[in-house]
Amino acid sequence: MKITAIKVFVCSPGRNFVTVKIHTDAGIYGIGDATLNGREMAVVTYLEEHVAPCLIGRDAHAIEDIWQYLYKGVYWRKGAVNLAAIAAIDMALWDIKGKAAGLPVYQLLGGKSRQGVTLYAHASGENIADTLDKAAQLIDQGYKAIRLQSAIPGLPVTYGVLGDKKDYYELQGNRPLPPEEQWSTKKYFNLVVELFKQARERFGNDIHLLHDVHSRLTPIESARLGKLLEPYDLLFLEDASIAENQDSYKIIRQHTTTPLAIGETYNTIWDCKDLIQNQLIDYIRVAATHAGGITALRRIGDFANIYNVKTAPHGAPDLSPICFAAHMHLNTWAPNFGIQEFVGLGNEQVKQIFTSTVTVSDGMAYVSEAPGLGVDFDETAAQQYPYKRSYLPVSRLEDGTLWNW
Ligand code: KDG
Ligand code: MG
Repeated sequence: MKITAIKVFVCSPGRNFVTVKIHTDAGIYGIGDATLNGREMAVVTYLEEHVAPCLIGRDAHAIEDIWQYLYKGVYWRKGAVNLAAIAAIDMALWDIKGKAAGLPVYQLLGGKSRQGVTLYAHASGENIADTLDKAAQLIDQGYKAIRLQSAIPGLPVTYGVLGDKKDYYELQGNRPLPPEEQWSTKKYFNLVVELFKQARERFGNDIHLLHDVHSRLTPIESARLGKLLEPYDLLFLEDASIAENQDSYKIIRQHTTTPLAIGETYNTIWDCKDLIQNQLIDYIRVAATHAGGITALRRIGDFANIYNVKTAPHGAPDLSPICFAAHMHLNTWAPNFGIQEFVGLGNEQVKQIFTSTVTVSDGMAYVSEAPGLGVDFDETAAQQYPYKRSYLPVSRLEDGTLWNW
């Protein structure tokens, strides 16, 4: 089965998505997600100019060889743009293989390890009471795991909460220049421990609670936070610190038993190898779209399993429903699956463009028996929502120093 054409689409149904479609001479096509938030057009050009021409005429079944060809063959290796492009090709090829076999992708990976996939939802509020009210609504809907984020008093905008308080900020799809936000570790500490104290008082101990620090703390500050949050029994504390220097997580680990999660910006197994091997984390959060697709995530998941590290794939709205479907197949199969982040199945425009067969009920998600990934892409519908340049914010300390967003 030969690859005959590769098309790349970028659309903005509320936010930008990059989608790859691979056609074959068997009349079967597959789709993949290549969205790299704020750098979308770099991946589009990379795919169109440097990847697609090399793949025409190749055997669509040769997923592993094509992965190695695009990774080793590029000489430069690694990198967000490179791996997002490889990821989309890889997902599309798994989609094709599943369709050709008449099987859902999870069956090709080894079959079901569980009936359903546990989700964690987001409660993000203007203050502690607002966050907890939102969490209460999610608990009523059946969610058993909730990520809590709250705006910080005294700071104009906070990660996870939109400035004008109208909506969840990640859904904004039209920011032609990067907005600026402020960060104060002192003000954050004043709020965050109280947030989890009140959450446990209100919801008891049966609900799983999670939190994303979004890399704002130094390792020793993270260690202190982990210690302060121990009484509130988090499922995990995410991105406590940047781990470009993977050894730095030893500092956090030595001081706290709060479970740690990281990985949504990682592109390869090399970015998390030491963290996993030294058991410095409990959950690895790599995304299929940003870390090289299903082939790479399967490998990272298996490696993590040896060290008792569970998978918890990134599930933000800047990953398209194709990536979510890919995660769902991996999550259904992976023996060491932990939990899946979930922010909904998308707005009406997203659902019009991406028709997914994944279903959600009572805080759980289920893959369908549809062959391949079980998600489709409507090119004509996508054309109604053209690309809009849009950036993630940047973050500065109160004195103006650029900080981690
Ligand atoms: O593009 C950046 C977002 O995906 C990120 O800010 C979301 O941290 C995030 C999360 O955990 O969902
Ligand atoms: Mg995160």
